[in-house]
Amino acid sequence: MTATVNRNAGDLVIALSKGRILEDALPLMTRIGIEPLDDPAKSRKLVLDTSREDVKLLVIRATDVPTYVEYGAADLGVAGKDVLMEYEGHDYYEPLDLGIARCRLMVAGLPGQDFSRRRPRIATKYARTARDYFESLGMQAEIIKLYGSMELAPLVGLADRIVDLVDTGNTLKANGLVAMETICEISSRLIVNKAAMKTKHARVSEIIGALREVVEQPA
Ligand code: PRT
Ligand code: MG
Repeated sequence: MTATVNRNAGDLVIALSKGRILEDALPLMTRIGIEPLDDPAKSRKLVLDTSREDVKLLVIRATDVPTYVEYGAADLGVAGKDVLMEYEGHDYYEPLDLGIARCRLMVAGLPGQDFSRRRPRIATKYARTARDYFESLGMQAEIIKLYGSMELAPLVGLADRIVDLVDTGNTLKANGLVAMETICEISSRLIVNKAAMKTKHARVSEIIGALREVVEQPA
């Protein structure tokens, strides 16, 4: 017997991440009859029981959600398209756009700062996506991988531009930066482990169907 606490082999495990995704995903889960018994924003538990005895929630880092789902540590997961595009593996299904935690992935920089350098320096957490984007424009960008506070990079001369998520634009504005190009629109997606789609087919497809209905009929 392993030390797994409140998890059984037959459980349906759904991976979510703290923050925006949890905030937007919980109302959807509630509408399909899955409610955590503890408040996930406050609880220190990493595996949460729900109102459905056979359904557990995992609360993990946003960037770890596709990993858990690909390897079957979670049957389903909710992750931003930004995270999925950046994730190396793609061995999971992505059946549904949940339309939550919306924002845009954008190129931003200091206004009036020239971008004609042959090899512009781009600071970002989204190294892979940024590289693909500039390559598609025929530019050989030098990608500087950062883990946060991208907005600082142009201010201190670390980079010519940043690639980051923009929602209201307030963060850019507060740092004197302007949005310049949209790379793509972002929202959160439901992803599903491939084996679970077969072995737990009835329950997994019931959840996909219920979520699809809820997403198509806003509250
Ligand atoms: O914080 P942690 O490192 O654990 O993970 P995380 O930062 O990935 O989690 P979280 O909760 O911050 O974001 C999870 C997901 O929410 C992302 O993967 C996106 O899919 C989605 N999302 C939607 C956003 C935003 N909107 C958003 N605005 N994620 C981040 N931001 C940040 C952005 O990076 C920038 O710093 O908010 C700032 C800009 O917001 P505005 O409103 O000032 O433009
Ligand atoms: Mg964050």
